[in-house]
Amino acid sequence: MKRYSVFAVAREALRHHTGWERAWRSPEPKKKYDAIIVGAGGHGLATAYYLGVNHGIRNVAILEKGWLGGGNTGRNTTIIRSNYLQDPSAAIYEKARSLYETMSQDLNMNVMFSPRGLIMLAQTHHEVRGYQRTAHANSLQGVETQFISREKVKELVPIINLDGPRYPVLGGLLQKRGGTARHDAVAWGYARACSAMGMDVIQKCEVTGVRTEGGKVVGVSTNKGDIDCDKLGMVVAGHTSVLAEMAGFRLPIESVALQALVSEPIKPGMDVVVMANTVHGYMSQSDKGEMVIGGGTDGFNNYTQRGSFHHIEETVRALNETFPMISRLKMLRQWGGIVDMTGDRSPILSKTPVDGIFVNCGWGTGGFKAIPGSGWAMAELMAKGHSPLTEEFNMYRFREGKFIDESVAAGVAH
Ligand code: FAD
Ligand code: PYC
Repeated sequence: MKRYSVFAVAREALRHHTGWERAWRSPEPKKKYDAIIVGAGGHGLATAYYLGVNHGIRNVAILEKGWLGGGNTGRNTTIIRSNYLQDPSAAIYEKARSLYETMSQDLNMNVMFSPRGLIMLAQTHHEVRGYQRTAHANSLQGVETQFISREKVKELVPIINLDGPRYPVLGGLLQKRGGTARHDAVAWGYARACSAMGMDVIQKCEVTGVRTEGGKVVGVSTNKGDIDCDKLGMVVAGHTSVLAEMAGFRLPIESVALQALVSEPIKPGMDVVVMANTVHGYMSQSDKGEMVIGGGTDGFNNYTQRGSFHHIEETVRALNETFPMISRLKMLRQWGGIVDMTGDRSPILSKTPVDGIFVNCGWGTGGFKAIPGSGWAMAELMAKGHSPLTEEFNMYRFREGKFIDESVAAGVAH
């Protein structure tokens, strides 16, 4: 793989950009792999990457039914933070956030990580208490967050209206090193690095069946034929229940549409990310100047990948209260993704009842921020059979009542 650098850009400029090579190969599947990952979203690609880099397992295929990064990884609003309440969550989300800090260098791809600061607004007394509790928990966990006053919120976000008609802003939970990154670049960076290690990223390859013998996985069936493997990682977000059913087990996942929209570009007006979870709206400004906006999930299970219209209306109405200036903006694009929701709003990284099959799902409305940490942990689980970062996120916690309740931190899906 040729390295991207300022010298490479200069060299290519001189020869009219004729020398760039493809970022990743487009191979046909081999007969057999040591490990197959289903799903070339961020979590699947990161899992493959760390299997190679941390564990030396490189005979790996990543199978994607569409195009890589075309699922939720390329559809999210790119918010990165690690201000969760419970210890296992803080561990994996903070691991992920810290890996984002060096991701551009590690992958040799500019993922535009922008730790510009993130505020979750407290707009009820209940939220004030909840976020103060989170700030205390975070300080014990080594995660840097602080509860700030409403005056400080106004100082950081001058365009905010503190005295909205329904919910005044009472304060906020600030994570200074929270922020955003370019979602496509994260997927492309991992794909390029996986391909360079000799792994096969195979797009337009849909897994249609899971083959097992004597309770152990032996391979998958796909629209490109049968492919054998020793280990199988299912990393397909909103399609997890479909894949699990192919392997003969069930998971407590509900699939539901979550949508987002962007405005026309405007001059720089807000240099922090703001989430208003009571009124269900969040907003940041992209480098192009567009206001990136999202709201809550649809209130019913579905696989529509676009979301219902009334949600856009509710989201924009809610944000109008908090940011009256957006009432005059034209909205340019709207889209949706199918998110995989668990009852406790925490992910599942787990062995399954089928020997050799591992599952990584349930990131719901909040998995973009977790991609590197999740990949790191899932790779360890697949390579060694256990990982300190995944232990409490096993699928059996629902049977045993050991929930990891993150309904407040999840914000978007509480
Ligand atoms: P995906 O990126 O969806 O990848 C799964 C892949 O599996 C897909 O590409 C799919 O095509 C493939 N697949 C499915 N079935 C098969 C099959 N049978 N065979 C082969 N391939 C298959 N998170 C945040 O942290 N911050 C945010 O600001 C944020 N905003 C969001 C906004 C929206 C509108 C949405 C929809 C989500 C948001 N999220 C956010 C959540 C985040 O996007 C997801 O949790 C994360 O991207 C999940 O990544 P993934 O790799 O698990 O799934
Ligand atoms: O989890 O931070 C998040 C988030 C923001 C928007 C959607 N999810």
